[in-house]
Order: sequence, then C-alpha cells, then structure tokens
Amino acid sequence: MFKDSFKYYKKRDPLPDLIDVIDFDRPDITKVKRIKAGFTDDSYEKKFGLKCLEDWKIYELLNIPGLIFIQNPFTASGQRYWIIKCLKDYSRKPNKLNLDAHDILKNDEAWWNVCFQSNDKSRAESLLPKLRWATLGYHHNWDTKVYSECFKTPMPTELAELTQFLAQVLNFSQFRAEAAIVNYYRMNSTLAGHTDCSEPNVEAPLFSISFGQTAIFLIGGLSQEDPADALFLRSGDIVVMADKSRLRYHGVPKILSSHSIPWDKNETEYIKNCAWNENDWKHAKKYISEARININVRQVLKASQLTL
Ligand SMILES: O=C(O)CCC(=O)C(=O)O
Repeated sequence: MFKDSFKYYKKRDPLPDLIDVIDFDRPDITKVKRIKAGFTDDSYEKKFGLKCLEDWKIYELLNIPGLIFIQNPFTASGQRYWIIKCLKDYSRKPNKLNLDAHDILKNDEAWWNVCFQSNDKSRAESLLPKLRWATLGYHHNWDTKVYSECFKTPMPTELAELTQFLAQVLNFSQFRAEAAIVNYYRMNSTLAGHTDCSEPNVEAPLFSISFGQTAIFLIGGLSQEDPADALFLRSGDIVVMADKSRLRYHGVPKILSSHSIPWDKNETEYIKNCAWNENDWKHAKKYISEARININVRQVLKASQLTL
C-alpha cells in the first residue's frame, strides 16, 4: 500500500534499505526501457540550458505505462539558470507564495531580497527556510482545489517554452503550459501522497523538473491501496506523468544529500548555454546545498477551451 511504503521510506531511525529504489544511474532493464526523442531542433537546446538531444537518456517504466523519465538533460549552466529563476523570480509577485497567508512579507518585499540583500541577518535566516511553494499561471487553490479565471497571472514565458519543448520531444505537441507549482524542500521536508486531479484536462501530461538535493519519489496506482514504486530523482531529472500514469498517487517521503553536484561542474564555453549572474549564483549555490526544488507544470484547459 502507498501509505506503508511512504512510512517506510520516510523513517530516519533506522534508515530504510534503498536497494529497491529505481536508480537511473544503473537502469534495470527488467523495470525500465529506453525510448527515443522525437524532435530535433537544436536552437531550443541552447536556449533553455539543455544538452544536445542526442545525449539525452529517456526511459519509460515497464510497469507504469506513460511514466516517462528524462535523466538530467540540463548542462551545469542550465541548472544554475533554472535554480536562480526559481529562487529569485518565481518567488516574487505576481506569483502566489505560502508566505502570503501569514503576512510575513510586507507588500513591496520579495523573499529573495529579504534573504540575500538585506542587512537584517536574523530576519533573513528565519525567512529563508519558510518558503515552501509558489504557484504560477492558474494558481492552485489549496483549499477548494478548483482553478478560477479570477486567480490567474501570466505563466513565465521561458518556463512555458521549456515545457512545451519537452512536450514536443516526447510527441505531446499539443501541450500548453498553463499552471505551475514550484515546491521548495528543506532536507527534512516531505510531500504527502496525492493525485493531481484539479485540472479539467487530465489527458495532457504533467512535467515535473527537479533541482538540488536528491528525492525519493514514490509512485503508486490509482488507489491508495495499490503498491508503490520508489525512484531516485536527482538534480536536473524530469518526470513526465502522461496517459495512464497521470492520475496515479505520488509523493516525496524523503530528501537525501546528493552525492554529485551537477550544477557545479566546470564547462567549456560551448556548453555554457545559459546566462546567469555570478552574484546571484553565490546565494543560490548555498541555498541549494541544503534544499531541493521541484517545478511541476500542468495544462489546465481542454484542447478546445480558451478559458475556464
Ligand atoms: O516534488 C516532487 O517531485 C513532486 C511534486 C508534486 O507531486 C506536486 O507538486 O504535485
């Protein structure tokens, strides 16, 4: 059962045995199969900090049809670019934050500025770990779970373009990025099991992009009673929940310290394909050394709909 597996992987003392966690660094061909990319326009790779398409490794889980895994397709500079975007841009207005409900930030304040550009070190230290989520585009309503035209701001163009490119690569060319949740995890954070079923369009795939420390991601079936599989999600990895996998239970029972730091590799000029600011990176690098970020992008409207 999903709950039992969640409890098992969440425990700290003793730590769980990770032998059954699916590890794409050592893909087991009895559990996963390689699939091919279907799109080849390399101008997009350069734009979004991606590696050359021919170097991507894309898998589908054999026992979860529709669950696609792309193993870190980002260059190191691409990872830095997206980590800074999540921390500096997606955590500010007009996006909605978990912090909004508590009046922790004054009207004109941004989380990034208070944490990294103010002289009040004690406020910065206490605010930094409090950021848990930001919503973009059609904002997820955590209480009613119902999207509304009145609770919507523009989707960041670069994020919409990145996910639309990923969708094309996987032959979901009709995908439109209309809503996103950015989850910010500390090392002791978890995300309880749930299904993503608020979108009127659950036929469209959902794109989940992870950066920073490693997660154990648990994916079960359509019911809580079904058994679950565990996967390591490392920095840069992308999970796509498409077709029959779109409505499966999933959650994050544990964050683990990452053994490698793919955002910190030295690169030749050729693959430094994304611009980011050195000073911003100094702050973001420290943050991500003890945190994980997940960007979860969805289509809300059905293909024929223009509004809700
Ligand atoms: O953090 C993750 O990998 C999963 C996030 C998620 O399931 C969600 O935002 O609905």
